Amino acid sequence: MTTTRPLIVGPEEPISPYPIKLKGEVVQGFGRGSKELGIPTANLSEDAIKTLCHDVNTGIYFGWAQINNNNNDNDNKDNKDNEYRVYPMVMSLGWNPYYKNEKRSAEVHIIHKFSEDFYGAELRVIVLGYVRPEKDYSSLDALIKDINLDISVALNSLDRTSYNTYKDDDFFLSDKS
Ligand code: ADP
Ligand code: RBF
Ligand code: MG
Repeated sequence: MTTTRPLIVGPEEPISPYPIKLKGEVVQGFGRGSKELGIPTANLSEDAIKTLCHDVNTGIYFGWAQINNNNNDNDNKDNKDNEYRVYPMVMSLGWNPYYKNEKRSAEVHIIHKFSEDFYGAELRVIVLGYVRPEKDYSSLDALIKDINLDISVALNSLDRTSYNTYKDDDFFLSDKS
């Protein structure tokens, strides 16, 4: 039943409409316990989604992400340590057929283990390619397995020179500012 799919996607270098750059606030999601499943997803605000939805299809994407937590009063050590770091990410844009959502959502899973949450922070994302369309699943287990495969695909696909360079893009804040 399980179909295999390629472990690397997209051309040797990103082509139009990529790179797509977006930023927005990390908001409360649906609270379905993605975190408990080991795949927390930072949900983007409506405004950020609007800038994106006009030109792209729903589905799963990969690229780079950065969290900018200016909220220094909550002394988030992990975020401090990792300030300005850019991480690989997978993003789900769409209707989440498995959950039969009414509203379109954009959720970003950053491929890094953080010790604290970062609700309210600014999230910057550079989308560099498309992995697959959204699917409906017969079980939560099947969904999780597919997401883990998406993560491998993202890491392999980003591990090419012309994708790697976007890590240092001016869109991401640097500590020189
Ligand atoms: P929600 O339904 O509110 O989106 P989740 O279970 O999806 O809840 O958890 C998302 C939250 O977890 C994010 O808003 C963020 O604060 C935190 N988080 C911690 N680690 C990560 C990560 N690696 N990627 C994305 N979000 C993370
Ligand atoms: N939801 C779906 O209904 N179908 C999908 O194909 C799907 N793919 C996803 C791929 C990735 C990389 C991520 C991060 C999420 C995906 N989701 C999908 C959303 C998922 O339902 C949501 O994150 C849940 O909150 C997980 O419990
Ligand atoms: Mg979420």
